[in-house]
Amino acid sequence: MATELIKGTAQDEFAKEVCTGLTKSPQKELPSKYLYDAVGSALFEAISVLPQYGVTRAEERILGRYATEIVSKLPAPVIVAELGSGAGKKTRVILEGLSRRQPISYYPIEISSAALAMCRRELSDINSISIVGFEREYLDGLLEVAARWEADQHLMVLFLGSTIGNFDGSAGVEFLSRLRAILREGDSLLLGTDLRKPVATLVAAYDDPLGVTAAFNRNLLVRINRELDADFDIEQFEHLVIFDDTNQNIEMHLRARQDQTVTVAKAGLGFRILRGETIWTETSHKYSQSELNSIARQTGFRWQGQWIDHEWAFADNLWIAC
Ligand code: AVI
Repeated sequence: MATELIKGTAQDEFAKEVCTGLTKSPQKELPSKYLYDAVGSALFEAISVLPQYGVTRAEERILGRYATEIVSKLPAPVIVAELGSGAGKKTRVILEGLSRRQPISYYPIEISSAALAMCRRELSDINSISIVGFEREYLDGLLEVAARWEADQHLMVLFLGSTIGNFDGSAGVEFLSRLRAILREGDSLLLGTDLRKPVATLVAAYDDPLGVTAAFNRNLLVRINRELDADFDIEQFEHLVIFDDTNQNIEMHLRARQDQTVTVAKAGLGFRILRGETIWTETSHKYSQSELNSIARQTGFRWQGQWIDHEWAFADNLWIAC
């Protein structure tokens, strides 16, 4: 086993995006990717075992049951890049399946160094695996993987957990098109997608009674206070979940409990937020089957297989670049 980490720094970018998001009108927003500092990543791990949040368990069931079948559909030799690997728990079964056929090169790509470190710890015992982690934005990391891959190797990209649903509106389609442009014909994408389900189920999943998701959401302000020298009064913001029926999105917001002024020193920003006003922190889209077919077509992929969990409507989709 060999592991290596390619690091990146992103503090200036963070300050810039916070400034842009918090000065947006009429809706203030913050990019959801910043939810995942060390505390946020640990809280997300806790969310994934909550009884109300079925996404992670559903995908674990799918991969546990069908990893061998999924792997059998891939050409050899194959190298694996994973976007947003998290702690890499779900990936283990796929990598183990592949490592039975060949020594395996695995490239996790994460902007969270904490998650990357967890992933490397979790997977480094797999037989003849080489892990090179990239602390990068997804597509920047993928370009670096592409620069290392050899003519006879196929690339399999894992984008699990329905993280694609966290891209707003058409941004998900645009992202997949850009991803496709990095791939070569015949390369594959295993895409995890949470499917439509009753609103009450979704609201309970994103507003759990223990308040873990609320802590995950509010931690974003704690992070901005610490890293960008801001003075958010955390107690003055409450977790709010909204279901947007038209777009089939569950949204997380932070709602101000009173009028207040906030300063974010390292972003050179001071702003007012009024009682009841919200900062939109995350969108989580829920997919229909016809929508998935259409996205595959629009973004340059053809359908190769799909595995569904019926306990919690969730699909892992294997698409081939064409
Ligand atoms: C990572 N992502 C797919 C999660 C989701 O379900 O959209 C993030 C999350 N937010 C609140 N709970 C979980």
